[in-house]
Amino acid sequence: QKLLEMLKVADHALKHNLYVTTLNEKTYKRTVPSKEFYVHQWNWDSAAVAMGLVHLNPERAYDELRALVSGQWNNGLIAHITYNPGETRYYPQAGKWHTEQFRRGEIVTSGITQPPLLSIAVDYVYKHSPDGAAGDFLDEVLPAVMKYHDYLKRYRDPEDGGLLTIVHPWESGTDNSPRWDSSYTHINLNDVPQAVREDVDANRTDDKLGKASHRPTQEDYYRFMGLVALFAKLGWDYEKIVTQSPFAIKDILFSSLWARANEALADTLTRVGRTDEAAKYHKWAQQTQEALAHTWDEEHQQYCDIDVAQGRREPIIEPTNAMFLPLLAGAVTDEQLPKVLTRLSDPEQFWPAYPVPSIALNSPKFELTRYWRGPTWPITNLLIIEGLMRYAPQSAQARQMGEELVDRTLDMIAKNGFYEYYDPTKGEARPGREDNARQFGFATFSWPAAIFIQLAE
Ligand code: 9YW
Repeated sequence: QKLLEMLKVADHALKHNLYVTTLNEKTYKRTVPSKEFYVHQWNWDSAAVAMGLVHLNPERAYDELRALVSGQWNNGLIAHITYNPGETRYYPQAGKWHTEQFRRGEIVTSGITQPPLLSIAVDYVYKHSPDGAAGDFLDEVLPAVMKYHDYLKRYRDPEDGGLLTIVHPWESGTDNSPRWDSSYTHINLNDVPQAVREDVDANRTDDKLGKASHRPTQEDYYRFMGLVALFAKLGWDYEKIVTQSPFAIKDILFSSLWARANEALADTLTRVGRTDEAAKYHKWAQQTQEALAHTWDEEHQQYCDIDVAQGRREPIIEPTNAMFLPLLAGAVTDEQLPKVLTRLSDPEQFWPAYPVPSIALNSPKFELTRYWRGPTWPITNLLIIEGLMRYAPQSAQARQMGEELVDRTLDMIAKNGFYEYYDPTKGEARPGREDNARQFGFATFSWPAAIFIQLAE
């Protein structure tokens, strides 16, 4: 009963966040993460939304992914934000990126990307569509997806080692994760142009995005926007950006999705009889699986991001939930698996009442309510669930934990509603006080709604 009721509310939330715009007589239908906070289309949110929507109304899932690829650049980039024209509430606004002349068409986007959930979503949506319904949709989006993979391989793995480089914390999807703290010591705030800092100050003083104490700090924003200014100065030339950016990380979360995305793309191609073309993506997936396994640090019992900015090669040791994403990639070796599961199942670290916190509970950096420095996020739960289930055939523990994580995630969302992130100890989005109603994001947030639908299936 409760489940059915929640599914109705989820449908309602996703309709509430639907944003229909028309540009030069073309109509775009985008589900924004939250009509109250984030009024544009975010890349990996939309991919998650499409996977939920296909169970309600496949046409809406197709619209979502079509709109997402509509802003693809000439070089293949599919941006992290595709802007809704005329909407200025979110900072940075479209014009702050200075991307106009590098785009292919009239759609305005940011200049960076996000974890590549897109191809996984395309494959999922195709697989869950009614017979014959998804043919046109696939013809439309598949070329864009293949071009996006070529972009990622060419510009983000120029050394052909299998791990991809992100050049901005926003590209990680985990904006203020402690994973970036050590890299930040190399970014001198004095190098951030004065004009950029003034702009941030002017735009972020009355924190429009919820409680300031829960969000990335003002200094984080100086760095975020300082990097944007630098990339614009480099003419959005990714050969230069990847070598010159003071922030350049081989990200294990991003790379894990990349491995899985290549498998998904190969599966889609195979499904439609294009097996020859699938081989390349199988190869890329395998290369990344091997590279991920090599980031394992035996002393700290975790996979590590690697800071590769400006000639550095420093493994990043932080106990965040990104270390469980190689499960999704199928990169975990027989020897590593029990160690990974031991770490994940520890109630003092990653398995409290409502797993999986974005950083281990016993880390000195853990903050119950600060965004990616503590709270549990439905998106990372979804990916870790998929990862655990991938190992279910060979590990009863992985299966049992995967099933339990589905139950707890559904319970957490059902108890509270569709929020951006949750308290890992009590599972609450609202710790009970009136002024806290907004503090864990907004109750009709899109991706928890979509993820709820997908997990309830
Ligand atoms: C921001 C939309 C996005 C997510 C990111 C999350 C947050 C936006 O919200 O970033 O302005 O900081 O970190 O993963 O895509 O839901």
